[in-house]
Amino acid sequence: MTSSQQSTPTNGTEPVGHYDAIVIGAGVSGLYQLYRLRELGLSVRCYEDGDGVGGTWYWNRYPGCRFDSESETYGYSWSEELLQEWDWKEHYSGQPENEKYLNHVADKFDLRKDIQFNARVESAIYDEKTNRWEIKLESGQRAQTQFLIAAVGLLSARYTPPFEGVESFTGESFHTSRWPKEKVDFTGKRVAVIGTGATAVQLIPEIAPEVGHLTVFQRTPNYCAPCRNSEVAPETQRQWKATYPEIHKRCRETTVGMRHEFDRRKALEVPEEERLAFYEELWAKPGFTKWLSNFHDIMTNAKANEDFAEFVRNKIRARVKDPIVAEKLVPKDHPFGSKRIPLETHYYEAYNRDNVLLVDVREAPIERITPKGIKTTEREYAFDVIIYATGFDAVTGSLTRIDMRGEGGQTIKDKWANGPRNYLGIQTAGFPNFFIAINSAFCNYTVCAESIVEWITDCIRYMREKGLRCIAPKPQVEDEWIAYINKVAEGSIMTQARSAWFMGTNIPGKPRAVLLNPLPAPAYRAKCAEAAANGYEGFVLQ
Ligand code: N01
Repeated sequence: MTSSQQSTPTNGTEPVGHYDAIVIGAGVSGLYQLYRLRELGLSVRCYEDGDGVGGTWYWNRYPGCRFDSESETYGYSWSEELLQEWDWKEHYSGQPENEKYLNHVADKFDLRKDIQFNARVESAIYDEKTNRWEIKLESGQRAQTQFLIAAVGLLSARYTPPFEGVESFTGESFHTSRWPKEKVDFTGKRVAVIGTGATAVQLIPEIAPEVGHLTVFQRTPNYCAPCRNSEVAPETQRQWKATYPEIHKRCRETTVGMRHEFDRRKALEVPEEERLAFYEELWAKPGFTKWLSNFHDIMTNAKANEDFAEFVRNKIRARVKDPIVAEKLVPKDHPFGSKRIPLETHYYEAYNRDNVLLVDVREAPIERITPKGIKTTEREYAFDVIIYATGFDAVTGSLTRIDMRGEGGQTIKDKWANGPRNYLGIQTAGFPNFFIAINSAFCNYTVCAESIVEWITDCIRYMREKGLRCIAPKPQVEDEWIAYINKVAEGSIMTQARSAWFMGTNIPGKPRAVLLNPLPAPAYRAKCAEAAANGYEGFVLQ
């Protein structure tokens, strides 16, 4: 045990662990953060709520769960050995494989010895006298640290609508992001799915053939695009392994950290025939090509957006046999890309099955959950299983659910009452030495998360080299950053859906705010690098 890990007894109860750094969460960002800080020679403890590593890929085990990024761009880029020894089986890898990958990383780099599982952080209180954070777990266990890094994920605080009677239901119910490890047997059962976001879109076609009857409660239809997943051919695998540096270089250069890049032409300046041929070409390709390699102005120009949106609507209409059901599945109240585009496999065909019913809850809202099932304003439906695919209190929820108190005892919940306040998305004024390792960019998760983890690591290295005790952003710089982010987002289609998790509008009562960094990934990284290169300009260092 190093001196910084020593434990001190507390009133005869459990000893308090002392660390240089505590990382909350052992998902994609947390594992890498732990690895990097340990490399710096710090004593680090990672607390993880689950009983295994993986974060998103640990909790979301629902049938059909998989990447919407290309597998070869989702794996960590920082270990050549890891890149060479890992074979991705599918182009859009599924949850079991993704969890296996992150377990492989944890084992390979011997990360488990510094992770405490089943350890949910209840509170984090900053002590201004010692400049240290005191952490308390739900179990009552306590620890102290100089640096606190929240790698808690942007989509991890699950959201279940507060329907009356939820507890009264006598059948089984599941939230997709807390799916059991054991296989759920749906054979012959009457199953309800509430929600039609990316999660439900992956789940529905997987379970539809297995259930007795499936009823889908939809509030907002989405523009779902074919995933076109397939197995990775050995030759492709070899090619990836030979070209990883180029693949990662490309990801670092593009707007969203994937291999896709927007087309610089303006949609409506391209002659109609050529434009439609381009749309068809994009549509035939896998993944987000049809969104992120599309004309760039579909994300800023309403007319350009509508042109493509109508193309997608017609694709949906062509796949659903019953025209009334098809029209219900066609999104009309928000632009394409103002909600994240779900990637699907046989989603629309599920509605052609005799055992699948679509209920539009805008026509007949859910009134309550009953002991037997779900009651809408029109009728009561009886179920054996209710699945809540109702999403997340995104970005801020996983932090505001921790009792976090910074200088003067201010809670993060109060500070963020009108939306998140931060500088570069990484630190928030009044909470010294607290870092947010959440990739809140609209990007490939890993590529962007790596750069944030590296920025935090460099910052901590700098502080130790200079003998500095604490760092926090200047409030004025934070205000300017938030104003700037809002201004950038203003011109984007991204802000225009009635309900979208990245604007907080999916949660009743949550303030509408730009939760995702709308800057192109390279521009965002440049801002972070510039602040660091100028001696952490915009921050107060002591
Ligand atoms: O959550 P969502 P998600 N009554 O918020 C509905 C990522 N992800 O878990 O749209 C009735 O998108 C709600 O309706 P509405 C991805 O980034 C990635 O599906 O708000 N319905 C919506 O239909 C994604 O964007 C992958 O009107 C209610 C649904 O519940 C993000 O996670 C796979 C309701 C929630 O959809 C979140 O996706 C899956 C109510 N009271 C997810 N309240 C990959 O492929 C909510 N809804 C990697």
